[in-house]
Amino acid sequence: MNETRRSILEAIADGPVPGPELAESNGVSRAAVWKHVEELREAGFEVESGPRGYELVGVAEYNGPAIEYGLEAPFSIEYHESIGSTNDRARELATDGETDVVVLAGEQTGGRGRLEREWSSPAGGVWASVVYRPDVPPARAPLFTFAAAVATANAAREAGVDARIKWPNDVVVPVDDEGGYEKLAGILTEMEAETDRVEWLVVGIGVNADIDAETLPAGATSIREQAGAFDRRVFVQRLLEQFHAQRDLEGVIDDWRDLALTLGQRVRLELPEDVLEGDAVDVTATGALVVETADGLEEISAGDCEHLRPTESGR
Ligand code: BT5
Repeated sequence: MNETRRSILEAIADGPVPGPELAESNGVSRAAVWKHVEELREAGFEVESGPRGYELVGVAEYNGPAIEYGLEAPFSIEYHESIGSTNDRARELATDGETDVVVLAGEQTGGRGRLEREWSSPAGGVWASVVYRPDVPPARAPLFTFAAAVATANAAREAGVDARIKWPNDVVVPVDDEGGYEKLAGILTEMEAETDRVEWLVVGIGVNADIDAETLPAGATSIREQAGAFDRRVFVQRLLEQFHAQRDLEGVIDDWRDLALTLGQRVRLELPEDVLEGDAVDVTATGALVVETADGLEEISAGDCEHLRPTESGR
C-alpha cells in the first residue's frame, strides 16, 4: 500500500483526525488527503467524515489492502477475485525471485491437490499460496507444510472449530472417537532446490472457510458449517501471522504432535509402491510418520494415510 495512504489509515484508526492535520503531518495538500481517503473507501475501508475529521470505522472488504492492513507479518498480498491456481501464480513469482508474497484468491478454477488431484475451490474459501525463500536444507522443507497445518488448525480453533491434524497435511474436524473426521483444509507445498539449499518454496493452503459444506466434495466441512459466522479477513490474518511466527521451525513438531489426530491410530498407508498397516506412534524431527508394524518400526516420509481405529494402547 502507498506509504501516505497507510499513514493516513493508521492515524484515523484511533479516532477522528481533521483533514488539514492529516495534510500537514503527511506533507501533502488537503486535496491529496481527500483523494487518498476516496481510494481507501474504494478498497473497502469504511471511512466516515464528520465535523471532527476522518475516522476509520470498519474494514468491510476481503482483498489485498484490507488484509495487509493490520496484518502482523511481513507479507504482501496479491489478491485475485478468481484465478486458476494460486500455487501456479506463486510459482511464477518465485521463479522471478520474489519472496514473502502471498497469492490469495476468492475462488480457484483449477485448484490442485497432491498428485494432481482436483481441489474444489468455490467462492468464500481461503485459497492462499505463500512464496518463501528460507535458508534451510531441502530435508527440512516438509516442516513448512507442518507449520502451515499447525497455523491453519490454530487459526480455525480461534474461530471456534475443533480443528485437528491428520498426517501429513490435512486439517480435519473429528466426527467420532474412532479417528473419523471431515476435511477442513489441505496443504500443497512445492519447491525448487539444489542439493544443499532450498531455492524457493510455495506453501499452498486451502481452507473451506465461508462456504456452504453442501457444495463441497463428500467428507468435507467448512468453518461456517462448524462455527457459524466469522470474519474471513481476520481468519486469514491470524493464519498468516501464526505461519510467520514459526519461520525458524522451532517447536513446530511439538505443536503438531499436540494437534495430531493420527497419533494413537491404527493406520493404513498407501505408499507409491506398497501398502502398509500399523500403529501410528510418533513423528520424527523431519515429519516422517513412525509406524509400528508387525515387522517393527517404519518411518514413512510421504504417502496417503487412512485412519482405521484407535490403537489398543490409545483406547
Ligand atoms: C490436499 O491435497 O489436501 C492439498 C490441497 C491444497 C489446496 C491449496 S488451495 C491454494 C493452493 N492452490 C492450489 O491449487 N492448491 C493449493 P490431497 O491431500 O491430495 O487431497 C485432495 C483430495 O481432497 C481430493 O482428491 C478430494 O477427495 C478432496 N477434496 C477436494 N477438494 C476438497 C475441499 N475443498 N475440501 C475437502 N476435501 C477436498
